Formats: sequence, C-alpha cells, structure tokens
Amino acid sequence: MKRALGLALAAAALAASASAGGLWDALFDGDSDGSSGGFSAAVAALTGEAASVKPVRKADDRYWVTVRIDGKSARTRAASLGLSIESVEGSLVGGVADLSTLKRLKDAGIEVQSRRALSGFRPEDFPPADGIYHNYGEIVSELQSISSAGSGFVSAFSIGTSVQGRAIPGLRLGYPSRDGRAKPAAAFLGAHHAREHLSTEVPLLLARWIAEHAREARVKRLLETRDIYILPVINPDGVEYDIATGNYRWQRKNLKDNGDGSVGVDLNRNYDFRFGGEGASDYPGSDTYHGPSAFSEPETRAVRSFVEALPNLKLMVSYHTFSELVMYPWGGADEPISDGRALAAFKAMAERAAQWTGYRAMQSSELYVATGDTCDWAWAAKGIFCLTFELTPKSQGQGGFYPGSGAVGPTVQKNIEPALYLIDLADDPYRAANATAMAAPKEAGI
Ligand code: 0X9
Ligand code: ZN
Repeated sequence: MKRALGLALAAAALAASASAGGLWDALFDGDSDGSSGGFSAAVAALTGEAASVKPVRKADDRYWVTVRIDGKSARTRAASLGLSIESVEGSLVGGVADLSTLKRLKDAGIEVQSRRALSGFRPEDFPPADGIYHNYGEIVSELQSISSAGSGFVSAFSIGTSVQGRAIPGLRLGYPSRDGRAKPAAAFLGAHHAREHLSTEVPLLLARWIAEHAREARVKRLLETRDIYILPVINPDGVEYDIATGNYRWQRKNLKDNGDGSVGVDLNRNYDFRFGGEGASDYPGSDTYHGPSAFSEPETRAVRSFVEALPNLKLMVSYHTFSELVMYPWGGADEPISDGRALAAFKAMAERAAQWTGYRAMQSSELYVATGDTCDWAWAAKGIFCLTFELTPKSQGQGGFYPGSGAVGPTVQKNIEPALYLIDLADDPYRAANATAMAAPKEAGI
C-alpha cells in the first residue's frame, strides 16, 4: 500500500464491491461523457447486476491464532479440537479457529499466544520489495485517478463482479465521436491468472501513459478516432488471495468453491470455444480446471457481456506472464485459422509486436494446445483479432511469475508501442498485412 489516499479509496472500493451499489457508483460514475450509447446502456445493466450481489460470507467469528504446542500428538489433539493448522515453526503453531474452538483449546489447557480476527483482516499487500505493484484497492484508486485527470475523455466503470463480489473494474479512453457513431475499439485485459501480476501493470500503466500523453498528436488522433478499453484485473479475488499473506501463494484460478473441497476455475479455460477439450482439466483441484460449463464463472461472463455490448470492438489483447511471446489463435487446435487473409494479418501484427518487444510471435497452440481460452473464443465467436501476450520474463530462472519491481518499468515501456499500433489497427485489423500500415516507433517519436 503506497499512500493514504490509496488506503481510503481501497477501503471504499472494497466495501462497495461487497455491498455493491452506492460507493462504487460514487467512485465510478460510468459513462460520464455520454459517447458510445450502446456501451452506456450496457454499463447501466452491468451496474444493476452488481447491485444484486449478496455479501460473500456471513459474519465471520474466526481468528488467526498462534499457540504453543509441542509435538505431533499434541498438534493432532489441537486439530481434533477444531484448530485448522496452517503453519508449524518449532513449537509455535499458527492456524485458524472460531470462537467455540478457542474455548475448547482454552479448556484443554492450550494457551493462545496471539489472535487476530479474520473479519478485520484487510488484504495484506505485496511484499515490501514489490510494493510498486498495485493490489486491488490500488488498481481501483489508480483507475479513478486516471479518470479524474483525463476528464472529458476517460471514464471508469465496472463490467460485473467476481465470485467473492469484487467489482471487475475498467476504463474507457477516447473523446466522444464527432459524428455520434460508435468508434472502432480495442481492449486490453489483464490478470485472468492471479499470480501474473505484471499482466495487470501493463494495461493499467498503459492507460496512465495514454492519459498523460493525450496532447501529443499521435495519441490525440487515436483518442479522437478510437475507443480504448482497459480491464486490468479480470480475476480480482485470485489476485488478492495471491498476496493476502504477504507471501505469494502462486494462485492461478478464481476463488469459486467447487463443492468437492477444491477451489478455483481456470478462467482461461472457461470460454466457449472447444470448451473442455485438450489442455484443460476435468479435475476441479487442477490448476487448469475448465469449470463445470463454459462461462460458468462470473468473471468470464462479465467479459462476455462487455464484449457483446461493443459491436465495434475489433481488437483485443489478453496479457499473461511469462515467456515473452505474442500469440494468435488457435490455441485449442494445431491447425491454423481457416481464413487465410485473417491469418496473414494475425501473423503480421504478432510479428510487428514481437519486433518491438523482443518477444517471439507464434500460434498459441505451438506453446501447447489448450482449449477454452479468451482469444480462441473472441476470434471464433466474435471475429475479434485477439492476441495473447506472455510478458516478461523469459524463464523461471529470471523470476517467473514474480520477477520483482525492476521488471515493471521496462516491461510497460516496451509494450506501449505495440499497444498503440494495435489500437490504430482497430479500424481495420486486416491492414496489418500491409507493411506500411504504421510508422515505426522512432518515426512516431517514442
Ligand atoms: O495456459 C494459458 O492459459 C496461457 N499461458 S499461462 O502461462 N499464462 O497460463 C497461454 C494461453 C495461450 N493459449 C493456448 N496455448 N491455448
Ligand atoms: Zn496466464
């Protein structure tokens, strides 16, 4: 957590996402500039959906406790009394107990050293060394601050709510269209996978960069002729869970209770194209569990509603980490997409983006075949040119999902030019196959 304002807004946003409605509406007033009428209506509908979300859990009387217990049989006894043991460091045992368990422990002569109410637990933050990354509250606060700074051409909204009731926030950047007609649009999505925090930073800081450079000719033109949508965190519950203890938990999925003791659906297997096929798991406990049915998850349904409200959305990027790749459909099959002209455009735009970033362009399935991903659905169902970026680093040895604070600046920086290029292409993505489609970065003064 970086600043007091962040704290206040984070608290407001989190409270709003649990109670849904009032505070969120106060923070995010939706379609403030009134352009793109269709989307405006969709936002209202989505806000209505959010308003019906129930509080996630009833009053919580559980505590995080530390107790002194020596030996395995004593720990087993404490567990039998109801203590859920989560950590053992010598004789100091940490775990979760509700009030009646606390009483049983006391009656059995087990002394509680410290306790902290879970109901009062605010999500903890990133480890201090990674404080540059935005937690959920800070994402919301950053979006709000970009929106206030760019009044007249930026507005914040929510596309729906997560399993635990957090709003899935978004930002639209673009001046109202001159002729009243909807402009071509491009969208940038982050954090389908919780532990891929850099995939939030890139679209979020791209939004800030665009707002701060709005007066420059090239950016101004894009804002006048395109609508740019930023959805930096599709899986907010997973992201908060990943950082909740101060130590990363390697969380990938959302926080759906699968009803068999396991938690989580892989949101990038839950879309409706070749759903449940190769590269997606039928086992709920698996990290690549596809869920009970396509769009079973509120997070993927929110993306679907968002996309369906925007017939002019022609281009999409789904950011992930890591491996340094730019990938195009199909991911769920080895064969190439059947439309040769579209394939040429896909290849050209991926290769162009790869040149700027130093990443490698390839068909998604070349990495591995995996069904039900975002871009396969976007292309198959909606004809949206959708790329999956696997951001920095290249390997686990370079930090894997947790490459540290030093990765943020350079990764954001090198991904700005590809994003601007793709935004420009939104009017006619087939143009990508034409080599002169866009000025090189140096010519563009970046
Ligand atoms: O497996 C995924 O969902 C993505 N990789 S990640 O390491 N970020 O989890 C890759 C998705 C690309 N699509 C396919 N290969 N289908
Ligand atoms: Zn991923």
